Amino acid sequence: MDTSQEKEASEAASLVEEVADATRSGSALMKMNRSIPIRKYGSAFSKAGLATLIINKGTASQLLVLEARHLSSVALTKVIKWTTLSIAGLGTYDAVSGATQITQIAPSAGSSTVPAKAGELLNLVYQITGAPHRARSWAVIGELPEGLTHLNSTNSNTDGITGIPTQPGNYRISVRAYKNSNNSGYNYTKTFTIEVAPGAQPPSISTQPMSLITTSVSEEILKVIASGNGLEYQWYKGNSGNTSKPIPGANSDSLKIGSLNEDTNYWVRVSNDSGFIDSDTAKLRVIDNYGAWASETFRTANIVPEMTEPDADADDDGLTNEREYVLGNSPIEQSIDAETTLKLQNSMIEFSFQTEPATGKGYIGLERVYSLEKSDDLSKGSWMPVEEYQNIIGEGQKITISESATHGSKYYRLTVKLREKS
Ligand SMILES: [Ca+2]
Ligand SMILES: [Ca+2]
Repeated sequence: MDTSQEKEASEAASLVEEVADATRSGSALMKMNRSIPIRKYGSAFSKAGLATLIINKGTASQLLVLEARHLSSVALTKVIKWTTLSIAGLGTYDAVSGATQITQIAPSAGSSTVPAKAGELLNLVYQITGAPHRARSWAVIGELPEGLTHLNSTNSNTDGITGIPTQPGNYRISVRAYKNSNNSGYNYTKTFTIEVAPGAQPPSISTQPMSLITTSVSEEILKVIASGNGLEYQWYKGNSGNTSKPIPGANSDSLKIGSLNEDTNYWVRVSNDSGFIDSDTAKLRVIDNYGAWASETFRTANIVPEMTEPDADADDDGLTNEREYVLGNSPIEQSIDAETTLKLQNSMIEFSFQTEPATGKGYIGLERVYSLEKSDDLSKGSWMPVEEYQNIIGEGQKITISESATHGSKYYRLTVKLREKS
């Protein structure tokens, strides 16, 4: 509850006291409605759990339904506003003279139509004026909407119907005031149509935020499409339903995400006065590519855009930019591979190479793997994998292979590739 609500609730509470005091003393209510002498009597309306307070004044009278301590302050405020309105309306009804009539006081003063909403409290109040006698009993003819109850006042010119309607629709009912108790004697009837509108709906989501694959240099936008009245949004990191990581200021139907260095999940809660709905989890996987690497690597270099293309060789060292990316070399410094050696030693062929880990911008979500192949006869172009040396994940380690030297020629080649992390 914010400060203004607290203030309103506090004012509402003191107004309740004021009305109660006024009706006890029969005087203080003058403040609210000039020079109207008021008598009152109270009774409990146990069916709805409400305390009812009935204030009578001559031929005109008012029924005040004070939902005192059981209601939240917000509901209390509503009731008090309604109460104040009714008291203000008293003078008008007081002026009615002559013909007997039953009139709606609230919620739609003077109308024979009663607006209501499914799921919301309705206090229908009506009164009889111009009758030569006070009404001793009241009846409702016709079927009330489900959830509503007749107050069934006795010895009162004011009566009412209260409760929370559940089913939308139009309901035609008549109320009848009787001169005598137990619905007997002279009577007067008025017909009202209670129009129960559909209640407010919680939001629904028609389009979920989408999972996608991105790179460490891309920006992405997640979007949700929801329907409902008065929608509010809050985006979170993590999995749907876990509210531990709200994103400050992320309160619209879309979320802009800057570059990510790791896989991250997002979701959004859409809410209104009637409830909320949580979106699915949108999973953003970060898998880099040449473009991400190039945009990072050439960012600060003073190089014409054409030289950043995969097929170009920006540093003129014989390795295309794309090959430099795969190998883990710099594309703007000439690369000399001093780490790969091949030597013959004690009848053994020793072949060694240094692996490079795939880390940093351009390599998120990727790993660099090395495989060794050999051939006895290049002319046949028959490269065979060296079995123990396939798909070695580069972690900066030095790999050394020794094989006994046999007669004839022997050729080795090392293949390097980048792949999604296994
Ligand atoms: Ca190069
Ligand atoms: Ca280079």
